[in-house]
Amino acid sequence: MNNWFQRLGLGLKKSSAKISSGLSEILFSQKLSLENLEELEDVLISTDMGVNASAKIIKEFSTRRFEKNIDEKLIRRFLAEEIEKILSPCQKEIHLDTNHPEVILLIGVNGAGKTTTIGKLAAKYKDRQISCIAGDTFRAAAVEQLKIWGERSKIRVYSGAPRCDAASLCFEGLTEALKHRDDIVLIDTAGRLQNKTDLMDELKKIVRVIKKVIPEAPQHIWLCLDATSGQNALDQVKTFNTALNINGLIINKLDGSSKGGILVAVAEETKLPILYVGVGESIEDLNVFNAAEYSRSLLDIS
Ligand SMILES: Nc1nc2c(ncn2[C@@H]2O[C@H](COP(=O)(O)OP(=O)(O)OP(=O)(O)O)[C@@H](O)[C@H]2O)c(=O)[nH]1
Ligand SMILES: [Mg+2]
Repeated sequence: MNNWFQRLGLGLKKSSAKISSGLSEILFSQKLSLENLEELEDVLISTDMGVNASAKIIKEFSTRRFEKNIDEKLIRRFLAEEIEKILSPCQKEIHLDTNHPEVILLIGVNGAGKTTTIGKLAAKYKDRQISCIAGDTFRAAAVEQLKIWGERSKIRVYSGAPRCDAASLCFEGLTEALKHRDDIVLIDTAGRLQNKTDLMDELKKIVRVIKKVIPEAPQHIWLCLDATSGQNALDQVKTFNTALNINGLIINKLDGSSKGGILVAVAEETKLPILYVGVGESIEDLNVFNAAEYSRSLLDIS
């Protein structure tokens, strides 16, 4: 399957099915009216869109002139348009050709898909000269995991001894990247819970040390989120952003549950750029975020 739109649609199948079946259930017993829009709001909330965004969508939806016998297809189209309005401000083009090198630091809680994302991104950027730094020094397996991705895309992976200091490793890896005149450097980090102050301080130290090698780096601090983590994802965004000024979000595991509405909640509550979305474990399962494409897939509109 080569077509990304198809892949996204398939990835979001559980979420779109939840909305479709919820909608059918409402329409089975009654016609849609201003009185039962609350039930529609509940359907949106059930996909993790959050209370605020769901209320906003329904409010806008209610101002549309619709006939009493409005069919399901048109309702889905109207909803997709309202969702797109919330998502659009978070769509942003990614430019990685200004600095040499562009340094991208991937952060997030355990299992949010950081290492996998680096592998997928490495494959995307393979026409540039790139390298990776295996900054997750906590687990030997993490270094191996990154090396396997590196071999697949034939890129250098800079790693150190198990349990070595992550910040020092970044210093060395970046010095090496400068020697090789790399265009892009992707840095993996160990997963950490946002409420662990010492681990957040360690991330700040990594950033400080990176700046000793390249003062303007890291130009990109991207937070990976696991879509299945529900409303806790919002807390993750807020806490990581306060500590590190993140400038991009990557939302993974959208295929894992019916919680694809989380992007809408994140967009409404944080307004941060959503750069990529992930819908599976293979290299082709990550692509740039597009608001129109995403809203249509979520409402199963081909
Ligand atoms: N279904 C699905 N699985 C994914 C996706 N992204 C990553 N995974 C899987 O989720 C698991 C965790 O991914 P990792 O990339 O190791 O996550 P991480 O953030 O590096 O985790 P830590 O290093 O432990 O903090 C792996 O088994 C991945 O294959 C996705 O979009 N969809
Ligand atoms: Mg990892």
